[in-house]
Amino acid sequence: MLPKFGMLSQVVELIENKERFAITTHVRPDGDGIGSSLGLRWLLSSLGKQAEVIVRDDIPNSYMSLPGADEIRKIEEIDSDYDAVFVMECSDMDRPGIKGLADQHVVNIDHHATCQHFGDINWIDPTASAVGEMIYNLCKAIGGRVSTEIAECVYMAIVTDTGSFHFPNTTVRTLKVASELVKAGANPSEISESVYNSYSWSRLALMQSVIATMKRDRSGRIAWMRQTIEMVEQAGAVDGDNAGFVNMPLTASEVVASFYMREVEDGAYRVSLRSKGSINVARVAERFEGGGHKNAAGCRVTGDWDELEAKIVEFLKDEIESCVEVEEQLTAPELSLA
Ligand SMILES: [Mn+2]
Repeated sequence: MLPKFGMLSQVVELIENKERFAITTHVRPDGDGIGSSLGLRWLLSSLGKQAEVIVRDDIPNSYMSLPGADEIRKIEEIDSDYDAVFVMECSDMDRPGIKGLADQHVVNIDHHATCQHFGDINWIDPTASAVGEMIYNLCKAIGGRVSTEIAECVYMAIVTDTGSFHFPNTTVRTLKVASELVKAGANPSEISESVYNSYSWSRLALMQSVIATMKRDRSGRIAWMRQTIEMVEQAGAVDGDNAGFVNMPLTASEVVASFYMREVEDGAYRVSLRSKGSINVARVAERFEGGGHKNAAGCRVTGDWDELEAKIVEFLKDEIESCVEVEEQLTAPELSLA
């Protein structure tokens, strides 16, 4: 039986036997999507292969400093002949938002265990902190040299996906890889500076009005914020300016779940949910036909804003209470021993 994960050898074989490659990632690309795509591009070109990165959306400013970022081609439909297309960090074939992808020889590379096996080759490694870490492993497996360009791109992928090495996905191996990347020429302070101190003023202006809407429930454990269309217009904000806003309430120690409602049109909202520890917000999103992971989920809702907010708070309360019950059951034997 084929192993479910770890089809690295198939990827190596494909690269060795083919010449023309494209690399893509999801819409609204993040540091891991861009960093791992560009890292792979540099690896492929160092092996004498033709490779280009193609994406549907604009590249956020923070990643434009990466080597090769200015050569990324923005497209909506496959318009060239490739031997294979690498799809980085995508849960399914629709995530890149590029037409014609399904007709290509697709190599699916991801580190989420929930990823669908939509590719002709699927290399899924849930033990990797970022797809970037997988690209480092690929580089080693194929006998490539970790150039400064590869190091910078892959370091960016890892630093953003681990939240600067403070998320639980940071492992001994992550730090070991990071140190190898620094040895190969990645500059940690410069890369962090370009991610965290390069926001646009419009992002701060939007943040200012969004934070003003922040509320919490009586328990203080659930917090939420709103974003209206008017706020976006007044701030002159663009797509991506609100990235990570949903996490802000969670920086308060007592807050264990947060959500962020963005008005997309009159009476219709996108909801992002986040939580700490064992609290499963995906279950709440599913109640509105959305989905996601335990600590990060989303859904789309329509109706009266105040009523919807109250409903989501109720569902989150149920979820938190059921988690507390489970925790009490789990810790009960220990307590009885004491
Ligand atoms: Mn990732």
